[in-house]
Amino acid sequence: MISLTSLVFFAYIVSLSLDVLAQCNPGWYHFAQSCYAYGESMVTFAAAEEMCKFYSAHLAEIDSATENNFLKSIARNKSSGAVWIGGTDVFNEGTWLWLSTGHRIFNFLDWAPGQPDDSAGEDCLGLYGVSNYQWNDFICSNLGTFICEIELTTVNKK
Ligand SMILES: [Ca+2]
Ligand SMILES: [Ca+2]
Repeated sequence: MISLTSLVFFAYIVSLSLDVLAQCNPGWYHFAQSCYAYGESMVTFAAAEEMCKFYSAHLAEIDSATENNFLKSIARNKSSGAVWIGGTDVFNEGTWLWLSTGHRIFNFLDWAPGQPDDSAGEDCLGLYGVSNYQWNDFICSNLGTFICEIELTTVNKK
């Protein structure tokens, strides 16, 4: 027979563990099932992805309007002209893929008017300050700030 006290204690420990599971690292923003960080250095797309990887993260990948709005609000607060997120068509022009999964960018799109235009060979995805942070394809070697994403389940494996 399990006593009520030990049941209450067990429930308390479980709730403590769940609390720990919901934590993002200091300075990272929590939204839904992920943590996000804004990188304020102006770097190329590839350098931005490398910097995210230092934290076992990847450039942010947007699957919904709510996530998109959340990331746009971060970008707006920091007001950078170009903010890298994790999509590219560098491997097959016009086929946009997310970096971490290789999946088609399909569920949700927020291209700025007239984009993507592949102007002078633009293959890397970013939020575009000029278009109120709708999406634009940029030259991958351009410099931009960036947003990293790490799933909460991954944070807690570290
Ligand atoms: Ca392109
Ligand atoms: Ca473009």
